[in-house]
Amino acid sequence: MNTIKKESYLRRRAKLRADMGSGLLLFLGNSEVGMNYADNTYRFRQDSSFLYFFGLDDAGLAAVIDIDEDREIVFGNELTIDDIVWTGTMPTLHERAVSYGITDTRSMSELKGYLDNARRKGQPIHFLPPYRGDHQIWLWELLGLNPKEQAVQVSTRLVKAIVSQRIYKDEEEIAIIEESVDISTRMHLAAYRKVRPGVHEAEVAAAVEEVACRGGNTLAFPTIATVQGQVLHNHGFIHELREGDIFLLDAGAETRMHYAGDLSSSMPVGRRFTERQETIYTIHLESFRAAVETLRPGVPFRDAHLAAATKICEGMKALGLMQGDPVEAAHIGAYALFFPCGLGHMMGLDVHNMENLGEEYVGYEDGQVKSKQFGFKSLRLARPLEPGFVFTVEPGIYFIPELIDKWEAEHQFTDFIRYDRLGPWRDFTGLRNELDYVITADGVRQLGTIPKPMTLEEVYAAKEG
Ligand SMILES: [Mn+2]
Repeated sequence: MNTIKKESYLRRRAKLRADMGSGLLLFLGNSEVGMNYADNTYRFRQDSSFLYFFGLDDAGLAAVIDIDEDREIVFGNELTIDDIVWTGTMPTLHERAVSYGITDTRSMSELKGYLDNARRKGQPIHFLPPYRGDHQIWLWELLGLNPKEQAVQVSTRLVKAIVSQRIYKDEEEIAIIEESVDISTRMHLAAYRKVRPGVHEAEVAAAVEEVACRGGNTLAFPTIATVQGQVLHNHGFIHELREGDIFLLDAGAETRMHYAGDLSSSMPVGRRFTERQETIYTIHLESFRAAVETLRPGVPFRDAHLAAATKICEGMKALGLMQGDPVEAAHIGAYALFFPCGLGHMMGLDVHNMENLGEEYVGYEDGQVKSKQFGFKSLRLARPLEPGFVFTVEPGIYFIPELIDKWEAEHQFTDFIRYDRLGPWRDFTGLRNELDYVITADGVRQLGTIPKPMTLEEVYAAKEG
C-alpha cells in the first residue's frame, strides 16, 4: 500500500503557513456521530483537510497552526481505561502526532483557553466552513459565533489557500489514487460478471462492495446499482433485473489512505443491448471520446463538457429526436434534456474533492461565474485544466419522463427538441460510463492500470468473463 511520507505533511503545513503569512489556523477533526443512538455510530470518516495536513485518522481531535507564535499543536485526549476496555489500546496522542511531524500535543480541555488568549491578543482566527452540526456547536462554544455568524466569518483566505494546495496532486497522491481506481475497476468487473436476468440490484451491489471490503477498503460514496439509471442518485436496490434492461453501476473505493476512485459502467442485463440501446450507447461513447480529446493543460473543462453535449445533440439529431445546429443546441443548454448533469468533478480525498470548501473555489477560477441555468448549474468543474488536476469524465444520456413533460409543457427549446417523437423513448431509462484522469505537463492520462470495459465488444466480453 502506498502512503504519504512524514516529510510531505511537514511540507504541506509549511506551504500553508507561508501562503497565509500570519494568524491562527483552526482545524476541527471529525467526531463519532450516532446513527440512531449515541453509541451506534456511522462509520468514522476524518475531515479531509485535517487528514491532508495532519494525517491523524482518529475521532475527537483538533489542531492549531499558530503562525505568529510559530506553533503547530494537536489537541486531543489520551485514552481512559474505559476506552481501552471497549475499543482497545493505541499509541499515545503524542506518539501518533510525532509520526506526522508534530511534537506539541495538549489536552482538548486546553483548546478553548488557547483560542480565548488569541482573541484577547486580537489575533485573527481562521476556520473552515463547518458541514456537520456538531462542529457548528463546537465553533459556537470555542469562538462564541452562532452558525449564522460562522457562515459570514468563515475564512475565505484559508479556503483558497487550502484549495490551491489540494487541487494539485503530486506523484505520491497519484500513486494512492491509482490504487483506489484499480480497486474500483475490480468492483465494476464483478458487476459485469454478476449482472444477468433474475438477479436483484442488491445482489449486484453486494458483489461490487465485497471487492472493496475484502481488501480492507471502504466506499468513496454510496453505490448506485440500478436498472433505473435515469434516476441519477438511485440508492434503492429494489428491482429485479430483466432481459432488455440497462444496468447502470456508479461505484468507487476509498482506500485506507482515504483517496477516492469513482467509476461508472452501463451494461445490458442480457447478453447484448437491443439495437436501440446500442445506438444510444454508441452516441454516448462518441460524446465520451469527444470530451477526452479536448483534455490538456489550459483547456477549460467547460469546453470538454460542451464537446460531449454537442456530440449528444448530433446523435439525437441523427435519431430525429432533435433538430437544428447541435453546436448551438449545446451552447444554449438544450442538451440538458438528455444530459442534465455535469461532465465531471475534481476527485481526491473527497470523491467530489473539497466540495465542503465551496464548489466555486474548486471547480471555477476567479471571475468565472457559475451559470444558474438548468444543466449548466450542475457543472461542478469548469475551470481551465492544469497539470496535477485529478477529475472524472462521466457523460451520460438519460430519458427522464418527468423532465420531458415539464420542458414540453413550458415549450422549452422547441427549435431543437422534437417532443412529438419522444413518446417511444420515454421508458428508455439511462446510461453512463465514467473514468478518472490526471492532467500531465502536456496532456492527460487515464488513471488505473486495469482496463475498464468501454466499447460494445469490451462490454459483451466482460459479461461473458
Ligand atoms: Mn463521479
